[in-house]
Amino acid sequence: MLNSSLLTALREKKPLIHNLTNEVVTNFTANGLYAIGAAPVMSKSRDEAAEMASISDGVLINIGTLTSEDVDAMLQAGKKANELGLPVVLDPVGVGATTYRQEICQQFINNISFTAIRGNAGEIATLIHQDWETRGVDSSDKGDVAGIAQQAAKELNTLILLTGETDVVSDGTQTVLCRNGTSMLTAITGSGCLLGSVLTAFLTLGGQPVDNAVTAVTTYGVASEQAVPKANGPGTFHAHFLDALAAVTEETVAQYGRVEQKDV
Ligand code: ATP
Ligand code: TZP
Ligand code: MG
Ligand code: MG
Repeated sequence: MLNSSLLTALREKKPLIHNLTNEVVTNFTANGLYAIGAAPVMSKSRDEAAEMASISDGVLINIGTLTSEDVDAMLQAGKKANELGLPVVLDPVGVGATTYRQEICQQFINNISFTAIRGNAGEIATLIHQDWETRGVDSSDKGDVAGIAQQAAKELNTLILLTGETDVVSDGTQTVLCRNGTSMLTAITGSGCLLGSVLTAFLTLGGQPVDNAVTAVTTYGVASEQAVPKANGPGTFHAHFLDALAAVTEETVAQYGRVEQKDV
């Protein structure tokens, strides 16, 4: 569950995250990692992927602007992280959009043991060959996000962080609903991608991965809420959100975090 002291632990450790990510969000991700108290390195060269992973504390693989040249580097970095026992996280951006993205994600899942996968409901559903448009829409019309996350965690044997209006963390046994955040996060690009890197940073701290993921997404959501009253629109929200990631404290996260264990 929520353990806000992990935020202070993260700032003390200042973990270095090796990001093999997309061109759209590279700068925002690097700045967001600095803001929360981690450190970034951005590199997708196959010539240094394994070596770069080996000097990092965690690896983030994001397929947002995937090209065939990236695949080898991502496989090498992921496998090296597995070999060294470092956390490795997949963000399967837009995996439902093309056959190519689905094939490459399958290849990654077959060859890398992911510590966690972070995506929206449609992306997580696609990874387990479910149709999010038709699956389990309940009476509240929100869809069975907890069910999808739990099933994906079991089938893919990894931790799932499924995001949206309500975020769900599941390891297949324990499922937690996290309710912080703001719709302003949907008005800027890269808010999901940065969260994947922030999740990777929290997973470097050891302990229970569910607690690390719940604390990562809750810290992120609380910071976003703190930025809202200061912003006049997406542009100023973007800047104030980075400021809020830097300013948020474990006390604020403990005070405003809205986390609830899902009944089984
Ligand atoms: P998508 O492409 O569907 O926007 P994404 O990869 O950007 O996916 P999101 O699901 O948007 O990822 O999650 C990014 C962050 O935005 C998370 O912290 C999540 O809690 C937050 N978020 C997304 N939608 C909402 C919403 N409607 N209300 C509050 N927070 C939200
Ligand atoms: N196109 C390819 S990757 C990307 C876009 C717009 C960024 C997606 O970022 P996020 O965090 O999933 O909104
Ligand atoms: Mg989004
Ligand atoms: Mg995304």
